[in-house]
Amino acid sequence: MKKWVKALSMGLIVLSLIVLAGCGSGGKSTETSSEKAASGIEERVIKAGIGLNEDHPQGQGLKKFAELVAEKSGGKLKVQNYYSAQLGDDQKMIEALQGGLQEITIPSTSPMVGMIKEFGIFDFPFVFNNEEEADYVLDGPVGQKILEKLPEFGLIGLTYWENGFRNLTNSKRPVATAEDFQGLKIRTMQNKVHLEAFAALGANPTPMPFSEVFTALESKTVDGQENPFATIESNKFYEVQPYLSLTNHVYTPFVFLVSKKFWDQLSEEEQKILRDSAIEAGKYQRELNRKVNGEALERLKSYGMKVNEVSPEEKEKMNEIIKPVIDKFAKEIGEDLVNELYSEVKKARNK
Ligand code: KDG
Repeated sequence: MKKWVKALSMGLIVLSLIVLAGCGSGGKSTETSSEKAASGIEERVIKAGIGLNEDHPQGQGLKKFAELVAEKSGGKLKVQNYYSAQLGDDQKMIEALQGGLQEITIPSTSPMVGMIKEFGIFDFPFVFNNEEEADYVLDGPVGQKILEKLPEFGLIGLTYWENGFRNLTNSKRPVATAEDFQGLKIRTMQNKVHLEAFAALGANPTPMPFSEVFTALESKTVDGQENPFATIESNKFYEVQPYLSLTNHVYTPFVFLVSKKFWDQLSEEEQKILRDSAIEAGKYQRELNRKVNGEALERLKSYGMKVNEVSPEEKEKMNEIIKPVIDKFAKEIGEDLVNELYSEVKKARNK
C-alpha cells in the first residue's frame, strides 16, 4: 500500500477516535458538569418545585413553562414539576437551588426578605390599587433592579409571576375595623414586615412555612391567615376558616428563581429558552390568576364562608397604625428605592 494512502487512513482513524471521545453517551459533550456548555442544547432534566397545588394558577403556570421549554428545546430540556411543597417549603427549596440540588422554584418575594431586604417593599400595605400597577412596577426598573441582587446569593431571577392581593381569613369573627385585629393569632409568612405590621394592629402574629398552615388552622394553633382567594380555595382553607374579610392589604409577587450553579452550566441558547419560557408562561399565569381570583370569591361564599367588606376609612386607619413600621423598614431598605417605588406607582396611575 502506498505510504500516503497509509498515512491518510491512519489520520482518518485518529480523527474518528477524537470525534467519538468528544461525543460521550447520548450526544452529551464531555465537558465536566461545572463548565458552561459553549453552544447548542443538551439533554437535561430540570427539577422545579413550588409550594402551591397543581390546580392553583402557580401550578398551572409551571405546567405551561414545562411545555414551552420542551417545545423550544425539541424535547431535550425536560422540566420535572413538584407541587404542594413535595420538595420542601419555600426556604428549603431556595436553599436547594443555592446548593445546586434543585434547579427552579417560584416563591413569594416575602420569605426572601431575610436574604435581600429590598424585596420588603412588596410587603408594604396598600401600595398597589390593581394588578396593572403591580405589573408596571415589577416589570420596570424597580422590580428588575432587585432581581440583579440575586446572583450574589447563588440565584438567578428570570421574572415575576403573580400571587396576588391578600385577604384575611379567621375562625373567630368578622374583621371590619382596625380594632377587630386585637388578640387574633394570625399566621404570617416568614417576613418581618408582615410580622411587625400585624403586631402593630394588636394581633399575635406567628410566622410559619405555607406547608404548615392548614394543620395550624385546623388545630386552632392559629386563628387566621391571609392569602389571595385562589390560595384560600385551592388549599381548602374555607373548611377551617368561617370568616373572610376583604382587606386586600398587600399585593405579593412570585419570583421565578433558577439555581446559579445550574444556570452557569447552560449555553446561551439554553438560557434563552428558559428565560423566554418563564416570561411567556408568566403572562399566561398572571392572566389565569386574575381569572381564578375573580371567580373564586363567589365560590368561597357558596362554600359557606361569611364574607365582610372593609371600608376605605377603616383601611386608612389600619394604614395609619402600621405607618411607623413601614417608615422603619423604608429606612432599613433604603429611602431612594422606596421613593422610586412610589414614583413608579404614580407613573403607572398616570399612564
Ligand atoms: O410557593 C409559594 C408558596 O409556598 C407561598 O409563597 C404562598 O403566599 C404564600 C404564603 O402565604 O406562604
